[in-house]
Amino acid sequence: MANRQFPDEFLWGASTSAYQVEGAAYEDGKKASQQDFINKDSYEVFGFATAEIASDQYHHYKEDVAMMKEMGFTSYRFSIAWSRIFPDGIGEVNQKGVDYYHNLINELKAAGIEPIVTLYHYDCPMALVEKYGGWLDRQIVADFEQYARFVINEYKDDVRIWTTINEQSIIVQYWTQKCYIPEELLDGKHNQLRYQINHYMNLAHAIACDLVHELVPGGIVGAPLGYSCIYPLTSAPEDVMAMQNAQALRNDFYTDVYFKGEYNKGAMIYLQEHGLAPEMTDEDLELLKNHSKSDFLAINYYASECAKWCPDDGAKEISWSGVNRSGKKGEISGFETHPGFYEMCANPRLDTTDWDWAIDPQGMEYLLRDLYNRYNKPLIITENGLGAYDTLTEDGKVHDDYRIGYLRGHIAAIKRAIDKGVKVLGYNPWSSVDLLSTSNGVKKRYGLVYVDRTDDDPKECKRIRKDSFYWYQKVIASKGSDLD
Ligand code: BGP
Repeated sequence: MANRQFPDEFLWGASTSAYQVEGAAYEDGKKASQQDFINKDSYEVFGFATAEIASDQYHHYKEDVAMMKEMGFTSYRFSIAWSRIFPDGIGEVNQKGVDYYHNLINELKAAGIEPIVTLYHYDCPMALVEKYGGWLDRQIVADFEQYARFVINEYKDDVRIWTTINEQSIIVQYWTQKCYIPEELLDGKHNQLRYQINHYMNLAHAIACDLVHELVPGGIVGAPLGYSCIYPLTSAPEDVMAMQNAQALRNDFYTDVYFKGEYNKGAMIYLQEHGLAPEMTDEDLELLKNHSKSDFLAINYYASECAKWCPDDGAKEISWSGVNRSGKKGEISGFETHPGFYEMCANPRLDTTDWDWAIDPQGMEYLLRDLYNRYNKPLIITENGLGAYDTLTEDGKVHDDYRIGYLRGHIAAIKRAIDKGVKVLGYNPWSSVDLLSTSNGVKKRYGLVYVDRTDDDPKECKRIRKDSFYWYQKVIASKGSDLD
């Protein structure tokens, strides 16, 4: 019988990203990132909170780390804000920004918590967006390299595990939420740029992998990828084929670059046939082939996906993933569609969150086993969690049994994968404290710790332990054997 406990060295923690948690957007020398602008716009249009204060971790980091210690964390995955280190993207270093991350890392280490650092989480310095369009221009690769070299070198003595660029697959789907894209490129004729941005990110990823191996003794590095397993809607052969096509373009297109150093052929041919393929040089291909050495894959998994066949009969056009802004089930604005290749759809067999994300713990086991079998590289969970409306009761509690149920199911699935031989290094669910959602403000909450604020009013951002906090504490203390 399998041991009920997870391996001793398994890392238990949680995850956040800089612009979603830190706040202090213009403090101590930091200048704007594109997220400060994107979220200012979504405040004006949808009333969602801006990134200006977020969860104010910049001022609460000691309290937040103390709570992580209380839960028994052995890891914390967070990102560094490029424009806190280099306010203009390149050039002068902002020492106060550099000090902030040293202080955070020192606090973590003193609490016995291993930092897992992400170099880039959607927050390109606005100065580079204004200068040349940010990720729309190849110059970003060189500027990212100097930023990454500085950061890796600066923190190399304290940080062993590095992740590169957050969720390239999601950036392709939701390019306007993740990058500041000028209005004139949104006429439907410039969708090739989604894949061009991704290509520049692949180059930046490869360079960052080299830098970690060059600068950090014993350091390991991988990409944190938004990854969902994909099921066919039915067992009809054309739906199963559509599933394979979706797997190629939505998943293998990224992982093949990370581990084989080349683009997935079927996906690339589809993009070429539709004028969507990135422009690449021979040097680019050489860089990807010979330098893109990821040690592991970091998985951000929330929901599985479903695909069905879509005939190429002129009835539908190519489109990318829709979003649910209302937080009412069924109000998602659309599904990615590629006529003659596949169309994504809802899975009638799965319940969803209020934002239409399919809840599927089994999918976690499926994707871990599948990825490990295909690439034979360790995996680490850097995001997983349930976005939900939480209620703060009058006695100051948050009874989030729905979140406990979600996390329990996914942790059990990870254990089943480990028991079948998959190497999983750790579990860092989203998120340690409530924070700003990428598309739904602050009322869609993920944290183990409640942050008392609303979209309109940041109040004091007081921290309150949720029921899931105490439950996760017990899980960690029992090395994953007590999930009740
Ligand atoms: C991932 C991102 C995170 C995070 C999470 C939840 O895609 O890496 O930054 O926010 O999803 O998504 P959302 O905030 O849209 O609910």
